[in-house]
Amino acid sequence: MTDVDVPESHPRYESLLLRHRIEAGVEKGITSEQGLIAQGRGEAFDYLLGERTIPSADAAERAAAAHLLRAERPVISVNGNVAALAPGETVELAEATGADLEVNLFNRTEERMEHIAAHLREHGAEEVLGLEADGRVPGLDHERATVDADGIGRADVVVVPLEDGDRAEALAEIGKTEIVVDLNPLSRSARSATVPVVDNIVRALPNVTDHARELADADAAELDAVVEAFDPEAALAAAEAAIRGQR
Ligand code: PTJ
Repeated sequence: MTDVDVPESHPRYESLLLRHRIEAGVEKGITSEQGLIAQGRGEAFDYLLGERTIPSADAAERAAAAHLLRAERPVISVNGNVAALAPGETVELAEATGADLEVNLFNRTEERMEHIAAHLREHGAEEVLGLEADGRVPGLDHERATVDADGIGRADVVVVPLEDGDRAEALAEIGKTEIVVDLNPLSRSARSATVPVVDNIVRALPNVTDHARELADADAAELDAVVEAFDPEAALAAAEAAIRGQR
């Protein structure tokens, strides 16, 4: 048994552990209540995918690592679900790629912004952006448009996990290279991404970090080749086929 009252031998142990993290996130004021619904949606897709990183997701994770290493100003956007599910993994990815961390919420409140920033600092983050709120993403209504001018505002590559479709599209529209992590290959977020990663955030982030460490000494030509070899449409089609059992 662990801090969660579920025996490790339970066949749904991993999935119950993630539910527990989201519930705890709501209790701590990190995750929104809508985050519970988002988790349920993700869980259903993950179940159909076989709760594994499929080969096309691994290729996307390698391409994501190459994009982050090539970037001049990479930023990882953190919402209430990401902070609850994978705070340490998020901080590690930022360290491995030189990316900044920015709290960016769909249901934005100052209190949740601060709780999430503090939670990331507890997990080793040195600087957490998002609280300046002096930039805007055009084409979105008030709260959801708010970003840091010095963070997502001027980023060239943004990691947007578990993002709402509108905002993912708006970021793509202003020319950001978007790495979207979303278990639903049919979502507008995944479809507007330069690199759609159809994998659970708890597997995706550590795997991008592993690829980034492996590629740390790669030269620009090698990174370019990894980026160019990745085909987002083929990756989305492979994920959909895996979900439909056509693998
Ligand atoms: O913390 P906030 O206020 O920014 O709100 C965050 C949520 C997630 C509530 C908000 O962005 C939202 O409502 O998102 P959606 O529109 O429900 O989309 C979430 C997407 O993430 C869905 O397509 C889910 O399938 C997917 N998803 C959920 N859990 C995971 C996931 N993808 C990867 N890993 C997961 N663990």
